[in-house]
Amino acid sequence: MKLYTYFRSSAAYRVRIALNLKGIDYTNEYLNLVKGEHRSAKYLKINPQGLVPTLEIEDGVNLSQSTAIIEWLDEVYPDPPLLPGDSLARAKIRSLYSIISSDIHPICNLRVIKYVESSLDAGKEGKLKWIKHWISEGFSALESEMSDTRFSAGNSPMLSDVYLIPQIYNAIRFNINMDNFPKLYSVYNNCNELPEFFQASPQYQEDATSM
Ligand SMILES: N[C@@H](CCC(=O)N[C@@H](CS)C(=O)NCC(=O)O)C(=O)O
Repeated sequence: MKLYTYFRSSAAYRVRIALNLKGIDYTNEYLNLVKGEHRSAKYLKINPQGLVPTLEIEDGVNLSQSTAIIEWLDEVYPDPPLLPGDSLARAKIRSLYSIISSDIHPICNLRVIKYVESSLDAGKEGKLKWIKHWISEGFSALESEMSDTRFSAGNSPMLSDVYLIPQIYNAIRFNINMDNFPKLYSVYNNCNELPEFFQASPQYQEDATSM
């Protein structure tokens, strides 16, 4: 499989974690979002939205949208399950990660914050305020939903961790004080002790630093 990716993209980071947790071999095709490589005619044929990630699952068969990709991976490679338990337990995991996938990430994404900064004239300071506001609001809700378990929804990594860790990485990059979210930060550290998470991190992406 081939993953079209960018080292700092949190949606691509989610897919890297899921692929690693499933023990799947894949290659990376890096696109530099800052240079606009995701808007090239060639890539738009692969992903008409011009977003990363895209997972090429076989020659010419491409999947876009991180949630669709991760759900497909979990269905086709059920071991270890990322959405285990009965329907209530599964709904709780979905509810946790939806705070990130629906309510934080889409409004803090590159093209949105560029629009806020430039087209809405908020400037750099306004952009940073926007990001901090929406991440902090979502994290406050997540912090109160979280129990005192090693991972976000129990004692093994689940889909909620797959979404949470990239979002925390992103929050730290924007200087959000994680002391305000001790349970989230503890889950972040526990996950990063696992090679499946650490090796998916932007820091670990070998080619990233050359971009
Ligand atoms: N809902 C999509 C979001 C994908 C997305 O927004 N990717 C970002 C990087 S995290 C991107 O490609 N941004 C490029 C841009 O905004 O121009 C998914 O989950 O895959």
